Amino acid sequence: MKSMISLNCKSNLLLKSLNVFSKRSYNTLDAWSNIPEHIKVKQGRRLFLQNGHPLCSLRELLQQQFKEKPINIVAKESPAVSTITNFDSLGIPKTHVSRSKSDTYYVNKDTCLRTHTSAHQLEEFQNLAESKMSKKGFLITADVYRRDEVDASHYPIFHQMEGAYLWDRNDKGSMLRDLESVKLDNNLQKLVIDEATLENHDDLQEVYSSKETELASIHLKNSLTLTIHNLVLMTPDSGLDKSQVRYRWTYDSFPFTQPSFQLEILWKGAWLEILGCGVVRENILTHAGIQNHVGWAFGIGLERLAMILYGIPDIRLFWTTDDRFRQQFTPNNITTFQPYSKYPLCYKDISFWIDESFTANDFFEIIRDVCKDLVESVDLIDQYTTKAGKTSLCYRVNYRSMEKSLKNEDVDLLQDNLRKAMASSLNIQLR
Ligand code: FA5
Ligand code: MG
Repeated sequence: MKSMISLNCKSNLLLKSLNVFSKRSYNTLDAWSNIPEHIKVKQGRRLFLQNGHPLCSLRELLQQQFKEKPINIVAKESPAVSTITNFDSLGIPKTHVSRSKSDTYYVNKDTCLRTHTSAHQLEEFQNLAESKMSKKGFLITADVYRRDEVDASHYPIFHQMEGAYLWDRNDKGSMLRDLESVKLDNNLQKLVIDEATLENHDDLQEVYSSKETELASIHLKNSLTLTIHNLVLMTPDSGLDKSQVRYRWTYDSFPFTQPSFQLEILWKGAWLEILGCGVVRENILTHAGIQNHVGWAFGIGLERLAMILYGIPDIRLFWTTDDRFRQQFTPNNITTFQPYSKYPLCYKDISFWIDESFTANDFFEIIRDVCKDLVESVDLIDQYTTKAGKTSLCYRVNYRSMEKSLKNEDVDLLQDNLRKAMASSLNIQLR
C-alpha cells in the first residue's frame, strides 16, 4: 500500500507539471512545429459535443451501452499534450514511426496534438487508483489528430472513444460472473469471425496466467461485439442490411496492450477497421498506482462506426456546415443519411521525381492545405525507378465537392496551386 501511494504521488506530480508545461509551451514554436491552417480552423469545433451531430449522438449511445458499469465518463478538452503523455506514458519506443514529424502534428518538439485517446490512459488509471478502485474503468472521448492518407475513411482530425475495464485478481469469481453477462447468442456468434484466438499466441504477458489473459480477451471481444451489434440493431432496416453485417477479429500490435486485437466490420463489400484493443500491459497499471489487477482497453474510431450506422459515405461530411447534412439528424437517434446530391468527380494526375526525403504524408498534407475538403481521394497510380536510381511517382488526385458541382476552371486552378505549393515546399521535381 505504501509503495502504491508513493508511486501514485510521483506520477501525479509528473502529470501536473506536464499539463502546465504543455499550456505554457503552446505558443513556443520551433523546428518541429507543423500544424497547418486547415487543422487550426477546425480545432475547437468539438463535433462530439454538438447536440444532434451524429458523432455526438454516437458518443451518447455508446455511453448508454456502458451505463451499468462502474466507470468514469470523461470528455477531454485541449488536444495539445506533451510527447511524454502521448508516447512515453504508453511505452511507445523513441524510434516508433508514429513519433515522426510526417505522422504527427507538433506544436513544438515537446508538445503534440494527441494522436489517440490512449494518451489519457495513465491519467485515468491514476484517477481509479486515487478513488481506491471505487470505479473499475473509464470511457474517454476526444478529438485526435494524425497526418494520414486522403480517402473516404481517413481524416486528419477524427474522434476516438477509449474504454478500459479492470478486475481485482484476488476476486477470482468476478471475471467469470462478468463473462456470463456478455455471452453471444447463436445468431450473433454466426456473424463473428475470430481469427485472433489465443491458441497460437506464444507471446503473452508473463505476469498473468494464460487463463486470466484468455478470460480478459474473451470478455473484451464479446463486450465490444455486443455493444456494436446493439447499435447496429438500432439502425433502420432501409439503411443497413443487418443480415449482411459481419464482424472480424484479427491480431494487432500496440506497445501498451498484449495481446492486441482489431475489429473490422464488413461494409459495402469491404472490411473497415473500426477499433484497436487489447489486454492492458501490467506495467502501465502499476505505474498508475494500481496493483494486482488485470483488464482490457480499447479505442474506437467514432467516424468509422458512424459511417456504418448512419450510412455516411464520406468522412468529410462530418465537417460540412451545409444545413442539408445537420438538419437530417435528431439527437441520440440513428437514421440513414439521405444524400442531397452526388456531384461529378474530376481527376487530375500529377507526376514528379522524388529523393529519399519524400514521404507521402507530406504530399497529402499539402493537398489538404491547398484544396481543403475538395479532394475525395488520392491514389498512387504509377511508380518506377530508372537504371540511374531516380524514382518517379504518379498520383491521381480525385476532386469532388460534397456541396456543389466543381467547374473545370476551379479544378484547374486548384491543381495549379497544388503544383506550385509542392514545388516550393517539397524536395521534388515536377514532371
Ligand atoms: C489506436 O489509436 C489505439 N490507441 C487503440 C487502442 C486503445 C489500442 C487502447 C489498445 C488499447 P489505431 O491507430 O488502430 O489504434 O486507431 C483506432 C481507430 O481509429 C481505427 O481503428 C480507426 O477506426 C480510427 N482511425 C485511425 N486513423 C484514422 C483516420 N485518419 N481517420 C479516421 N479514423 C481513423
Ligand atoms: Mg489500427
